[in-house]
Amino acid sequence: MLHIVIPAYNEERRLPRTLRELRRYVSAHRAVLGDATVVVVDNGSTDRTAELAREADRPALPVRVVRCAVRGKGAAVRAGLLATAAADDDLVCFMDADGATGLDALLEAWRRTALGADVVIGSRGLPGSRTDVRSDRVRSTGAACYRRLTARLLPDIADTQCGFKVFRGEVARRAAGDLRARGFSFDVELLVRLRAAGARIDEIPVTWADVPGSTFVPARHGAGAFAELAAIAWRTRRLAAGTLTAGSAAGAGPRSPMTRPAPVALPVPLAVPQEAL
Ligand SMILES: Nc1nc2c(ncn2[C@@H]2O[C@H](COP(=O)(O)OP(=O)(O)O)[C@@H](O)[C@H]2O)c(=O)[nH]1
Ligand SMILES: [Mg+2]
Repeated sequence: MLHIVIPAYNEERRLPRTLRELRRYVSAHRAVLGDATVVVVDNGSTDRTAELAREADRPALPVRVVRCAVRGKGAAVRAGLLATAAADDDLVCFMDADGATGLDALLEAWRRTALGADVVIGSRGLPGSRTDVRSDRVRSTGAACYRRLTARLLPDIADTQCGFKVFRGEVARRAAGDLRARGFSFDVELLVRLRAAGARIDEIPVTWADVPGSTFVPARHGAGAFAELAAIAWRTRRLAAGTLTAGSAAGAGPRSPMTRPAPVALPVPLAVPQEAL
């Protein structure tokens, strides 16, 4: 089973098309992907987001709506991941409502998890990535500063912020349980925690289109995203520096998450004790 979580805040204009394209894609690739289902997380929308999501519910791609009263993309994704039901070998994915990431990433992510990845993240920063360039100078300068900061926490990840990530189901649910960041920087906390817990994270190039109508407004959300990033760096500094891993925190002795063999199941608990942070 593939669970697709879509955080949505006032997405009546962009979500219906994304759900149609998803239905077409999973129907065409059902032989590989198996059954799929969508969880739309309505994050306090004041438009017809929830209603239109329910109208898109079909046997070929069931859609259910859950509400998340806590505002913020991080809070919404967390609620969606936790709302997925465990099943054998299930995969959990989250993606933005605008359908910016090319859906072929789903097939590649499926292939990577079959080869042992715990987490597969879409990237706009790898040689094979195809993205349309943003003309907005404020946005691209802000994004470059942000990348410089995230590089200190996650030096080997080129793009932490692409809104497309796929996880083995139990990995997603455990990581989401620990997550504290509620805003746009939650991806960084998620990745730092996953890395510290020994998860194998594969970054894959994606095709990415800048769909108009972004809910991220630099003037309104930019400062908050940087402040949240600083808080994450503070909370997770020992995890990020590699001086502490989930294994050592749990008393299992130090281990390098990067050198262990490809896992079948995670060797260490993903839940990092809070006192270790
Ligand atoms: N801004 C904002 N977006 C949210 C919130 N909750 C969920 N989202 C969703 O998070 C995703 C952000 O994607 P988008 O608006 O395209 O931002 P961008 O791709 O970073 O420019 C969309 O699916 C939003 O609907 C929230 O509280 N605020
Ligand atoms: Mg977008």
